[in-house]
Amino acid sequence: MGSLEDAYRRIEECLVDLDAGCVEEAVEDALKRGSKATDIILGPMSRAMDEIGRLYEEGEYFIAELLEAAEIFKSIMNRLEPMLKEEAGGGSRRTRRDIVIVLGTVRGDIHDIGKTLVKIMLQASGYTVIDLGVDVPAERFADAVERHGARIVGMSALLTTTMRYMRRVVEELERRGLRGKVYVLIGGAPTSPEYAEKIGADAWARDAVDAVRVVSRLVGES
Ligand code: B12
Repeated sequence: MGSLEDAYRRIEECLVDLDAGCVEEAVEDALKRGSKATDIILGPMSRAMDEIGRLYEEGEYFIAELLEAAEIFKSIMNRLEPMLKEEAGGGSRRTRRDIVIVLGTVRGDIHDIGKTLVKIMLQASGYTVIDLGVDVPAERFADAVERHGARIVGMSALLTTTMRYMRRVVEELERRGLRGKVYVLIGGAPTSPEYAEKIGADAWARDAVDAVRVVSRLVGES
């Protein structure tokens, strides 16, 4: 028995314990209790990843544990993807395929779970997303913006050391005369609205749901 809150608590605990089977069961339980997939991913699943990061910092967990957590997270994300898309797409089936968003994790950084989540939500909202993957140099961001006539370039960074590289990308866009044609959106745990402003980006989003909101504001749809 138990409540939805209990199911959320179990998802978080089981993921922190790296018990894949237990996470799966708790996720199914939360769904049965009427939870949205988005709330599972952005709630207990993401909180568990923060806790796992903390355990790593304290020396209790190592890279192997981070990798295991990432695998479990990804498998749940795959399981929930159709629902995440349904929820992000909502009632609006307007097509925005002509609006291209270039997305990538910046050079030196290989964290891709958050970026993939942002991609899923933006695609579901009707945008065309070109995913450049991880460890992306400034030149590749700029090339893709040029080639696809992108309206938005979205950058992800999870490390305090790699977030600095975002400024390099903004500079490369300026150098090629592209800066006036494309909005720059940034995200990832160490970033902030203040940081976005500091490096000359246009916007920052807290999570994947917020990213959809911010993008639609940038392209003038809300
Ligand atoms: C899993 C993980 C890994 C995995 C990544 C696997 C993968 N495929 O992504 C592996 C094992 C590879 C890894 C490696 C490392 N990691 Co790591 N990792 C994590 C961990 C635990 C979870 C990250 C995650 O997936 N979170 C879940 C997702 C859903 O959240 P998210 O990424 O924040 O994304 C959301 C938002 O930020 C936002 N967002 C993200 N991107 C974007 C982009 C845009 C455009 C927008 C709008 C929004 C947006 O929306 C997302 C969805 O809601 C974090 C802890 C943490 N608190 O983040 C540490 C963490 C990020 N890692 C850390 C470290 C130190 C490392 C290593 C340097 C360790 C080492 N010594 O080798 C390496 C670096 C490798 C590299 N060069 O990139 C530190 C960073 C410290 C710092 N401040 O710089 C953290 C914070 C752990 C810690 N507390 O110490 N890591």
